[in-house]
Amino acid sequence: MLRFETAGESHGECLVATVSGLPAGIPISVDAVNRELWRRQQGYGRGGRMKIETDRAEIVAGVRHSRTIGSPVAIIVRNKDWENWTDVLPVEDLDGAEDKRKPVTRPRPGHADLAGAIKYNFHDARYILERASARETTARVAVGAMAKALLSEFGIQVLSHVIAVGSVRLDRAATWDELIALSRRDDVLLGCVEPAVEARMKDVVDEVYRTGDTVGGVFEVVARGVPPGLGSHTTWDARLDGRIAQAIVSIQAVKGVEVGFAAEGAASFGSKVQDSIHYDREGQRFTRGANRAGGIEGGMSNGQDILVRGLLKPISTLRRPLESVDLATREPALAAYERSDVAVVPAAGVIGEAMVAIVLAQAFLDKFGGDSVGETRRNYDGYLEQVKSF
Ligand code: EPS
Repeated sequence: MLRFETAGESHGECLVATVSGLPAGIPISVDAVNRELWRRQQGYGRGGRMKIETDRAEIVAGVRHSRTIGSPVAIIVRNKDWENWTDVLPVEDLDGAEDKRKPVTRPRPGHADLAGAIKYNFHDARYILERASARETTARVAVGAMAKALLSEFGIQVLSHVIAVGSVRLDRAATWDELIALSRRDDVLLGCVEPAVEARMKDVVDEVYRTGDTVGGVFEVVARGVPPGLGSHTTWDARLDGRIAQAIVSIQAVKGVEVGFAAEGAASFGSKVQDSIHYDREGQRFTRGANRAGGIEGGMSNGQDILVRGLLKPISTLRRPLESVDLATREPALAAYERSDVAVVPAAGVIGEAMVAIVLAQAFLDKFGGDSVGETRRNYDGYLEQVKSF
């Protein structure tokens, strides 16, 4: 079973991830992991923190001579900003530490601050926001890079693009080649495949910069090369769409998820929404009239591209803060502001890729198992034979 955990606070010493259950023999490139971390940091609308950090993975266990060895993989990403926070968030409460705290007592509407402070019984939301921050997703993206390395051994790739920023929306499907080109860009604006639409998205971000506001949007993750049969219809928690939905909504600021053309489908008719089934006798395979289901039927992959969208609310830290209440005085007060991103949709897309890759890798290993990549491959090849001769 493929499992992972992360630890680390936004302004703590480092972010940490451990991953267990990866078969031995998967090629791992530290450069490839760092490229994913770099991609997560990009996009027009990110805040001052991204100028401080250059995220780099240190793989300290589980990989030797550029391959996994079957033992847990452990990854550290250091926070450069930590040196500015050693007095504020020390591990040990030494003399005088009290005066150096930067308590957050004016919770931000929309952030974890208030619910977390009540739940963990802190009158300082600092301890909550430090972990609730999307900085935590750095560790998830590093884990996602491991999952991608496994999947790519079996011809499965996971990419993303931005469909909407605020009300500006791409009104056509992106091609796979466009997504590949996007993932190779060394200059990321807003992660949209259509330059004219991307320019209008930038105008929206410029507007929120001007007004002290923030803006959300929609990203789409596409997985290509997924065989039919990952996930299962047999139990609720084995359903691939349900597992992917949880993974996407677990990303900070994501409030909604769509598999395939769910919203359009809900407003349409059965005769218009289902993907008709055909058979190609020469190729000896089933084909489909469309992919409105987003590659998943009955909780199982059906062999088409998996299409998943994440709907992101605007970031909840505003330069022009919203109404709140001071936790200490209970008097009305404006919400706390230190610094923030104003738009993070392309970064959320990269995190979405990581989460989808992790769920697909888990479902893949649930089905094909294997302690070494060779064993996984034998199992996988045997299944592909079965599918071919079905
Ligand atoms: C983030 C780092 C954070 C924020 C952002 C995500 O850095 P800092 O709090 O030091 O500015 O930029 O966090 C949030 C959006 C949030 O609400 O906490 C990152 O690495 O992605």
